[in-house]
Amino acid sequence: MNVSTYLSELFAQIADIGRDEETGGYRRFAYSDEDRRLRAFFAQTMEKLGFTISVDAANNQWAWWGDPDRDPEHNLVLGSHLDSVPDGGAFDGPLGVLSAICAVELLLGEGFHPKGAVGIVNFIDEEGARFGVACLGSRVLTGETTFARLRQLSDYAGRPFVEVVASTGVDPTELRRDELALSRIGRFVELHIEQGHQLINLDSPLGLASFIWPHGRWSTILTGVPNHAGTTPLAERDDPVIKAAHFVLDLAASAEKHEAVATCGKIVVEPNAVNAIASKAQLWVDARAEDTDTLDRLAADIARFAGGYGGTLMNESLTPATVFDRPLTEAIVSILGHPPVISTGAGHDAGILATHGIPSAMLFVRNPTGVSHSPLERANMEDMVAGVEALMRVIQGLSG
Ligand code: HGY
Ligand code: MN
Ligand code: MN
Repeated sequence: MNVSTYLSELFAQIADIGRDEETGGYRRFAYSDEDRRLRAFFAQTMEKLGFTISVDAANNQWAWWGDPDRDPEHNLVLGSHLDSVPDGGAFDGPLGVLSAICAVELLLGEGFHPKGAVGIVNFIDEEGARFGVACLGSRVLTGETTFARLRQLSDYAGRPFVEVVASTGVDPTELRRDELALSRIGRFVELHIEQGHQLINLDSPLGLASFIWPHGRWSTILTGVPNHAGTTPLAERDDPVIKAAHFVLDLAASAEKHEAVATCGKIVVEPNAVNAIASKAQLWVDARAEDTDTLDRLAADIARFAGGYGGTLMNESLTPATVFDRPLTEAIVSILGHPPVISTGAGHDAGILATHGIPSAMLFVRNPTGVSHSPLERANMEDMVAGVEALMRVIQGLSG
């Protein structure tokens, strides 16, 4: 079977899971029914192909070809995640998992014998769309996030993390760093849709990641006095939504000043009534910069703005600047004939593993719209085929 047919078939098998008919985007949140179906797809597909399936202590799914404990240094892991942001695209995450399945299966079908074991991982909750912390699967796997933090989390409906997880049959108190699973990842290569225009501008279907910008998530609650929308004169109002509006404008101006990016993509207003001045507005901020000092200065500005409107800025997660493994990246650059090497403002599980000393690299596939975290995210079949073929060469080059 050729690459495009195989990849299309894999995408077709998950195309309906979590798809919103109206927007065409995906809602695939961790520990949801959609997530259960995606995990079942992954396990069944890999089992049928003869892989051994396991789930680590952080609830990430692994599929291994060969014995992962025989010569772990030579193991090569590929994969990404299957969850999405609200109304996310079809490719952020799934492209990495499905391209890996395609590449490994085609190579094995050709009689290729890898030196070490080859693994494919499906990381749980990469987007943090449900509980607010991105890359939760890799953060728990590496021990960066422990149960002490997990037990504080709740989802968008206010349901505690522990309750949601327990309802899926997983004991949340057992979620922890997994030494054995970590010891098996000799090297990790994550293929991902590009989330910007760099490869379009460079006229290249593929690129490699050099580093990830440091980034973080914060939240603040701005309060006011709830009152009648018709009878309260403007001068007598204490309206938290007006404060929120000023806060968002301050945020944008500060990001521009620092040549960074800051986003307020989530605001919850209470009680959320058309004809009542709100009692409070909670705002979440995602901020990213090319270097740590700039991000620190931006975060200090944001805390000051929040304070000016009576709020306290609370940090929800912080991811340091991540430089991908140079020798691994250079090896892949030479295997692939020197594709461009680009930095990214997007976070990834590969970045979390790299921070914890696991040789990791990333391969990007051009995105013709340059848009991501949106139903407008796209990938051309020709470029996706180039991605799978590149992964095949990477597997042969690193594990042959
Ligand atoms: O938010 C991010 O950067 C990533 O796509 N999870
Ligand atoms: Mn994403
Ligand atoms: Mn992703």
